[in-house]
Amino acid sequence: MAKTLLITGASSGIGAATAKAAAEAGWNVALCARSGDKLEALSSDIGDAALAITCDVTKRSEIAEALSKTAEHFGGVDAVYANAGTGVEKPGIENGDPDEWHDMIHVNILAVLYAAHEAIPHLKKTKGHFIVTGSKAGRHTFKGSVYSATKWFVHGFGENLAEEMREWGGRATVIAPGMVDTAFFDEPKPTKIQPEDVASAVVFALGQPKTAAVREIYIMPND
Ligand code: NJP
Repeated sequence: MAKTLLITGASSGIGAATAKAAAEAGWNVALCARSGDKLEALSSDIGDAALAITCDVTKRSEIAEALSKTAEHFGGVDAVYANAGTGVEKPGIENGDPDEWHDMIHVNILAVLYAAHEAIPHLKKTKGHFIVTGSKAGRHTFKGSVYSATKWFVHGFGENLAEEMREWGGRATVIAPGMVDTAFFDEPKPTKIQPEDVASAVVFALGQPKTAAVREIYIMPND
């Protein structure tokens, strides 16, 4: 029977590319984001292996419901990819906007915690896998970047979660890309990773035997 992956931030960029790649690799995919129309379009492209679920990840009850719907529809949840993330318009700490930080921290930190907390009961049943999108910015210093600090959290959290999940045979992976060619950064850059490159890293991590836990994948542009 096909395994099932729930993806947050599946309406565009890395999440949408991962949905396609995982479905091609034989996974069922539950697609979560706020833009229901985009999810429906992607779901009909993929076919019966996809389920679109409109969900705001900052609302704990919505991510819990998305997991339950996924388990009911496909018969279980084998993996969750907490990929939804956001940035801020105003850079820097001195000149940054605390309201923007609040919203970003809600998506990049609290919603990742909610997703893991709500996913664990499902993943325990399948000895499953939790994957989260970190960043190059979560491994290196970026002057004054609060976004980067949220991704430092994700990397620390991912390691701690991996140790907790290991106790019952589960695994956790942090995907750490450099600049990716999505709507996230609209400024032109000479080199960017393609969202499909990140998707293939996720599928690689998911495909490893249970005896191996890929804890982190760090991807940089190379053209
Ligand atoms: O960007 P984008 P990426 N509830 O803007 C969703 C990280 N990253 O694919 O709700 C639910 O195409 C939003 O959906 P919608 C980055 O930090 C990127 O590049 O419909 N979903 C959309 O599907 C992030 O963690 C780069 O608006 C919510 C998705 O998030 C991840 O990659 C480099 C939501 C964003 O897709 C995916 O970003 C790097 C909410 N409240 C890390 N808020 C890069 N692009 O260069 C947002 O190192 N979403």
